[in-house]
Amino acid sequence: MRCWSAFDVNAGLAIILPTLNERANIAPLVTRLKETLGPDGWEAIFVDDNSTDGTADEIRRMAQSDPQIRIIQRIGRRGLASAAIEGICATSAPFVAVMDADHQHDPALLPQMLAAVQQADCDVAVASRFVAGGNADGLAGQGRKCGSKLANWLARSITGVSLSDPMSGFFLMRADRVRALAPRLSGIGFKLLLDILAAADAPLQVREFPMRLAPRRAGTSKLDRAIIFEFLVSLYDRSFGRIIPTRFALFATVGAIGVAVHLAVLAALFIMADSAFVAAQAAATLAAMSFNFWLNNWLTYRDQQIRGARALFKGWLGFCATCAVGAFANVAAATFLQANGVHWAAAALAGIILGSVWNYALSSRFVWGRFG
Ligand SMILES: Nc1nc2c(ncn2[C@@H]2O[C@H](COP(=O)(O)OP(=O)(O)OP(=O)(O)O)[C@@H](O)[C@H]2O)c(=O)[nH]1
Ligand SMILES: [Mg+2]
Repeated sequence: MRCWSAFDVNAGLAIILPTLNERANIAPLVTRLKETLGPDGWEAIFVDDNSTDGTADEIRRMAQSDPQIRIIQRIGRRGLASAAIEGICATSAPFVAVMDADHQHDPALLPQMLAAVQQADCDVAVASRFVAGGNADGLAGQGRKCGSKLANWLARSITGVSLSDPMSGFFLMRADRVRALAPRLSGIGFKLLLDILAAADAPLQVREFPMRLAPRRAGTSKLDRAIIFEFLVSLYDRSFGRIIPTRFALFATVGAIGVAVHLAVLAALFIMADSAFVAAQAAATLAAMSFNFWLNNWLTYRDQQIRGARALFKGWLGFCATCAVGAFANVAAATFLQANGVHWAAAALAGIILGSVWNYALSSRFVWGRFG
């Protein structure tokens, strides 16, 4: 049964709510949606990335007695933007709104936003923290406010989209518009609105609605280093991704840093400490591998990071074991070349390249797979 078919086909609104460990926020949010939108003409689609706190079960429990509540549960996936895109593609409602499930976004704005898009006043209705009447007090801490302003400025200058709050996570538009743009969206990271506005051929007409950002109701923020990193990657993807593919650029950048670590250790041992080349190359390879392991872990989602000395040691051993074949080929080839008169740095580089071919296949799958 379509919740809006008996009502008014043009009024159908799907509210897409990406969730990650938001169990306690679900039931109160549905109550607020019902209070604001009434009993008909809308559905709520929660897109849950397999939360560990039982969020999906809670949504399913509610959905059993309420056909307006739907769930998409994704396994082995992460990312707010891609979750929202999947939700948008899973509805037949003509209008979609994307909002957070942590109560920071006020559902009371939805009727005005829907009316504006329905009456073709605008293509996209955006709830903005930075127009008169809005505020960002719900952002925890002064650092977050400055960070948010900086990210807005960066986003504006790179995409050329002029909006008071391009990073807003609360917006409403026609579903067919988003679906038409979906193949061109990167789906990386956090900020879908920005991606949609930048992907459109003709500029989309935007109307902003002042939003007072509330503090999150329960649970914890998912914003962490990995997400800030993803944001930067998504800006790169939007600006230069077509010239140099994002995944390659990432691998090359991480690789270049790894090579620098390798050469520094090699030079220190081989030139300054006068060690045998084979030992110096092996130690440098181990150092570069360990550095790579640390960097990967540092840039991983907070809830997936390896912590504690024992777990770190186990993870590091596993990582080294995965790279062992590549590392062995690397040291053997470099030693052979250096013994045959090739300059030590050139021999080391040749070894690194050989080892990287092996490691690229593995690390790109395990580590950077989410940007593939
Ligand atoms: N499906 C899915 N949802 C996510 C993911 N990350 C965050 N979310 C949801 O997206 C919404 C916004 O996430 P928050 O952690 O509140 O991010 P924020 O509002 O920008 O940051 P805070 O101000 O710290 O709350 C919430 O409903 C989260 O549960 C994700 O990787 N997958
Ligand atoms: Mg939030």
